[in-house]
Amino acid sequence: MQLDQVCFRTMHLDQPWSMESYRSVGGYQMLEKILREKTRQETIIEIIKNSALRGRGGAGFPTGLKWSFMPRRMPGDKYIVCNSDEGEPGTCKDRDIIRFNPHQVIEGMIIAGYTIGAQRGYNYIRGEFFEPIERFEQALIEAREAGYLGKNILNSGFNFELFCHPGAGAYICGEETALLESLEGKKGQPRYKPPFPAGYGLYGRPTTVNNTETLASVPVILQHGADWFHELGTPNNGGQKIFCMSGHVNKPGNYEVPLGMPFAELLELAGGVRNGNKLKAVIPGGSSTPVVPADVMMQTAMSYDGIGKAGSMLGAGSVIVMDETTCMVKALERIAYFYYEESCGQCTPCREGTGWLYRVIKRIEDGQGRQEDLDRLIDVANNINGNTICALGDAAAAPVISFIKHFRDEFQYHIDHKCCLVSEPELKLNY
Ligand code: L3W
Ligand code: SF4
Repeated sequence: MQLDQVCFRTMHLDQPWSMESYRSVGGYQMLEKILREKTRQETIIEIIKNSALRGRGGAGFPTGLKWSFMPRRMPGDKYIVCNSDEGEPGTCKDRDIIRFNPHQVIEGMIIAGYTIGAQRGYNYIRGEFFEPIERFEQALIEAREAGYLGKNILNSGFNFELFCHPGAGAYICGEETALLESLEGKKGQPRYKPPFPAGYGLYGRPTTVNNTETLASVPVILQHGADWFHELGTPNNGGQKIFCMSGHVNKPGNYEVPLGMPFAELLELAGGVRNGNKLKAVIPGGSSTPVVPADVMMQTAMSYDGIGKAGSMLGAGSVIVMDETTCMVKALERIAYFYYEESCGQCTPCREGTGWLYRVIKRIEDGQGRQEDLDRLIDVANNINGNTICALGDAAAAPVISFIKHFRDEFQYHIDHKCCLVSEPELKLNY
């Protein structure tokens, strides 16, 4: 099986981020061909649809369909925005795509811009990603010098400008409409949807927001064909996907593998569970996605549909591995604190609910839990779910519901015995 065929395809080269390396794998050939042949926009959308490329930022929305939502005949400004505000706990792939293959993101964005009728693009890169931002800025200079950006690109009549925008330092700015607010210079707070960005986006104009990995996949799909890409994965789950393996594995890191690979194989690629310990549970798609117990996970295929069947979501492909030494109460407390900290405070169920969740989990962890606390947590989580402006509310609720569903005994033990079943069964907590 060949790995690294899509976003990491320059990885084996010296200075994989350079224009020279990118060209040596066929980089910018597709852009040149499209502009030379004046390929119809509908043709490109059809290829992307047939490739079964699904959004790599977390929702898995079909990319070709999203592009087709852009109003074709409306005159005036339209935008393509790349979401590189990677902040989901467990996720570290977009950072590495930009660090090691920035030109592929640029080519993907120009092609996307051409296809949806945008003449301007922004890559919103997480502000703390200093090295990736520098690499992207440098690649932009090279692309401009090579004539791929600016007015009348390669004498085609197509104008396109592309900018790098360092993010504002909040997780919520990765939510697409908060990102657009932040790009406009305002406080990053999600907007109500609908209208979706395709109708009302940046500065109120039609906008497509795609994840970094999604846009970087586009030139490869056009180069090798929709069928080639689709067949790398499984039906309805086209391509390879980068999985960010973290937690209790021997070789944590980013692995670009075919969608549909059994989790057991992916775990082996990452060197297996540390110290030969037993696997306890896995969060398969980043902290927003429900936890899956080891026995189910070991039978699961790493695809949108496969992980869906296991009761969770592929999300951004951020696989957090937990071995038998993990205290699930402590793990959930850490996750709950993150959402409590990162809630933008705009809607009551999320602003108040994330605080309730965190405080109740913390008191269980501290050995001060009350008998009614587990039902209270489920009740608060259910009251957040589906009642907020953006998905952060649901993201805070999902781990609570799934951790208690699968590991209720462990939470109950903390409440009954005021100590941890796993790490320190004989030690009272915080006394
Ligand atoms: C036009 C319609 N457009 C949907 C578009 C919509 C968006 C995309 C998906 O959240 C998830 C979240 C996190 N007309 C449309 C339409 N669209 N219907 O399709 O929309 P949606 O609302 O399902 O998802 P979202 O708001 O983009 C993303 C989860 O991902 N997540 C987060 C990961 C975070 C990172 C990171 O830090 N890099 O990846 C992980 O699971 O919880 O559920 O573009 O406009 N009728
Ligand atoms: Fe803000 Fe939370 Fe409401 Fe999203 S769900 S808009 S993060 S308060």
